[in-house]
Amino acid sequence: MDEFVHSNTEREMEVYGYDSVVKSHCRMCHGGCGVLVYVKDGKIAKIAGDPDCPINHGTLCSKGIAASQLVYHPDRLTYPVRRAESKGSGKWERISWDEALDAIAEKILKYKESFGAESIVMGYGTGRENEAVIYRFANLLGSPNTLTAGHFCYGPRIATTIITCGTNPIVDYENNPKCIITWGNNLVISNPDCYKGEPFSTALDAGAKLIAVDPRLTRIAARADIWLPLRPGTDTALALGMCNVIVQEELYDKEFVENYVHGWNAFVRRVNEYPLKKVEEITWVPKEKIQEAARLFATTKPAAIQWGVAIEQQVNCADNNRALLALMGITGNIDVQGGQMLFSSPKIRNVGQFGAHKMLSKEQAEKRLGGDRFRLAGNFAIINPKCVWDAILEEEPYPVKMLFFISSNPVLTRGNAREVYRALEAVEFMAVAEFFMTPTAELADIVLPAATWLEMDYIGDFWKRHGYILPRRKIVQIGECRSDHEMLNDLAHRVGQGEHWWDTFEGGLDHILEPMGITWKDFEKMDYIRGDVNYRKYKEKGFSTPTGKFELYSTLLEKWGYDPLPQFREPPEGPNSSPEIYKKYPYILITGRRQPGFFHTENRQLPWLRELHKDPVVEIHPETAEKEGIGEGDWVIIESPRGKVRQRARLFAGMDPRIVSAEHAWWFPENKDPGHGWDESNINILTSNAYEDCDPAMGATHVRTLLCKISPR
Ligand SMILES: Nc1nc2c(c(=O)[nH]1)N[C@H]1C(S)=C(S)[C@@H](COP(=O)(O)OP(=O)(O)OC[C@H]3O[C@@H](n4cnc5c(=O)[nH]c(N)nc54)[C@H](O)[C@@H]3O)O[C@H]1N2
Ligand SMILES: Nc1nc2c(c(=O)[nH]1)N[C@H]1C(S)=C(S)[C@@H](COP(=O)(O)OP(=O)(O)OC[C@H]3O[C@@H](n4cnc5c(=O)[nH]c(N)nc54)[C@H](O)[C@@H]3O)O[C@H]1N2
Ligand code: SF4
Ligand SMILES: [Mo]
Repeated sequence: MDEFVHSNTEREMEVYGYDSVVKSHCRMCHGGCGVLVYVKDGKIAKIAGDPDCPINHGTLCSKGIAASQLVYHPDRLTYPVRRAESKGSGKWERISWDEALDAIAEKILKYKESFGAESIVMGYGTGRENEAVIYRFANLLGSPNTLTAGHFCYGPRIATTIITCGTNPIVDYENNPKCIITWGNNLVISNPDCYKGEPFSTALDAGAKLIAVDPRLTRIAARADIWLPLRPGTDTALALGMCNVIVQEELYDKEFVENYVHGWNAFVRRVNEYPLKKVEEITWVPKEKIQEAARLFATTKPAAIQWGVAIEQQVNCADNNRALLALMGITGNIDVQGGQMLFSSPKIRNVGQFGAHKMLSKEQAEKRLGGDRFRLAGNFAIINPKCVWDAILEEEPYPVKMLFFISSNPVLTRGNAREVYRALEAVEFMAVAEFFMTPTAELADIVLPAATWLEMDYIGDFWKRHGYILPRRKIVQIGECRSDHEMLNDLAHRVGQGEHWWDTFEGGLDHILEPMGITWKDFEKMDYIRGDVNYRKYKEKGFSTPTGKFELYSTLLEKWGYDPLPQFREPPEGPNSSPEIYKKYPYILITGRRQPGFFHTENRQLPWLRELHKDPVVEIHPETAEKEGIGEGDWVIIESPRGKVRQRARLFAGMDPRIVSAEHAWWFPENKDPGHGWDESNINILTSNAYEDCDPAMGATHVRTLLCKISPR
């Protein structure tokens, strides 16, 4: 196979006349896939999968293949710009990098002096492999406020797994789990975090049993042995119901429970509060099916749960995760081959160490926005976005004067978008680092041109928990674009942090690798490095938690004033919790199902990808569509108590007729007004960000479980 592939690469070079081929590491999503980048006349001519990469084994998705259309897109910002007229006017003037960074540094120093470093909020969105530098910059500045998507994405997985068992358990696909549950996750499309759909599909081909927990009949659900189409937002009840079966029928791993678990008796009392009849009423899933799934999962070894973001964007965010961890733990699947592994990273400086969290003083950390209210999040340096908007608009509990967004488009991606927009309009100074003039960038004072993954050297997958790191290599330079790492390295020197940074960011890469005794120059010649793989490490070392055990009963949640055991809460808006609203808004709206070619708000400019999916699409059950007078392809008004937008109907029978499923993150780069149509189809105009509707520990916004009505346009 390898020989065939390699001779193929040589043949391609010869036939198409490519000048060279460079191995690198894609990051059109959370990244991970090894690529071969073919170069001709100094330009990227083609991107293909690297068959030798252990993450993707030569496969690529449409985004990876289309990456050269991002690099060379004519609308890309290729030099820094400063606002020339009023905010949002769309009028910009070109400035130099020195002018831009000097101006940003001047504002940072001024606000720090007058209002404290906490008045400056750094921001990013999903993981784009710049989080370590952004946190480093903020922590050294003394600002406890870095705004991420961490309140409702991935941050909850990190926080809840660390407090329960010390780190995030990763499915060991390489060693063929015999049973897999996909829970609110559609990884064959989303390829999120540490996971690519390819090894999952390979494990299924090898005969793994599959249980899918998803309100929609996805491709995965269609392939499953058991599909549990639950009412959105009722995951904790379903998981505790499954635990109930496993406890009652004594299907749990007795040796693990006796020796390595904290809080068993209290946990049993809690799951006894979730008999299947009650769980069926809550979840809409027949109790026989719940029983069947629990038995299959508990009796097939090794088994693993592939979990996703849907369970985190709910009021039950932390408890959903904790209930699923309980399922992994009591069935004895933690840290076993083919189960749920606690992988070790190579011995490098990790994101937490590089991020310099220890350099933030206790006094400043205590000022973290929302830290008192959302205490699980606060302890993991994560803040809830509304806290930032309130600090701008109301100056509560203190004023925020400056925002610096590096890879985020919050106008589209955070709950209650109209409030986000107001806050971004109102903030005194905003800098943005971007590829394009997005609706968010259009509200900035200065916009910096960012480099894509093909324009930088970096240590790919550095933040992940699967134990691999892989070199990403700079292949081209576009205009004056610079990587986020380099721009922050330069800015740091201008605000008095110079001693903690380097002449160029290559010094930062060396710093990350230093504990391994290698430099970037050594690493860039390698294919990858993997940490040591050892199973059942807890037998010798216990778990890295306060009790040294797997904490079904969380001593830290208890200390922070929360229920130490998972419990189900009704979604804040729903048939049971708000019957009055339900009368006017009779459908449960879920938002954000991933589309193959887009990454949140990205890629709508790329012809190959937009061609596959031109318009925002709302899925409606055919019976519901008929009742509402809506036909296939019609534009539909979707309305919640907070506002309305339009998307195009696709009739979809693979879900309960009471559910409507809309896409998120839509804007229209082809619309040349400065707003780029941000409020036409932006589903976050409908979502709520009220504090009382968020997960009480994590501050997660419930963008998956709201009510709506629909009508033809
Ligand atoms: N209703 C609803 N809302 C959601 C979700 C949902 O399911 N439903 N999902 C949520 C989730 S899980 C997440 S993680 C968030 C994501 O939220 P965001 O991360 O804010 O997502 P994007 O809108 O893609 O913002 C990324 C922007 O950064 C730019 N960019 C990309 N890479 C780089 C880079 O390397 N450097 C720089 N400087 N810029 C870069 C892109 O051009 C893009 O404009 O959205 C959330 N919003
Ligand atoms: N192509 C592409 N890939 C992406 C992204 C992207 O925008 N585009 N975004 C990236 C990011 S930041 C993230 S976080 C991941 C997310 O990746 P996934 O976790 O796979 O997210 P989704 O596709 O949004 O949702 C997964 C499934 O959850 C189901 N679901 C909805 N509500 C509920 C519920 O209440 N309970 C349960 N059990 N299921 C529910 C949906 O029907 C959907 O099929 O994807 C990443 N990968
Ligand atoms: S799954 Fe992600 S890393 Fe892999 S090719 Fe697609 S965009 Fe690139
Ligand atoms: Mo995410």
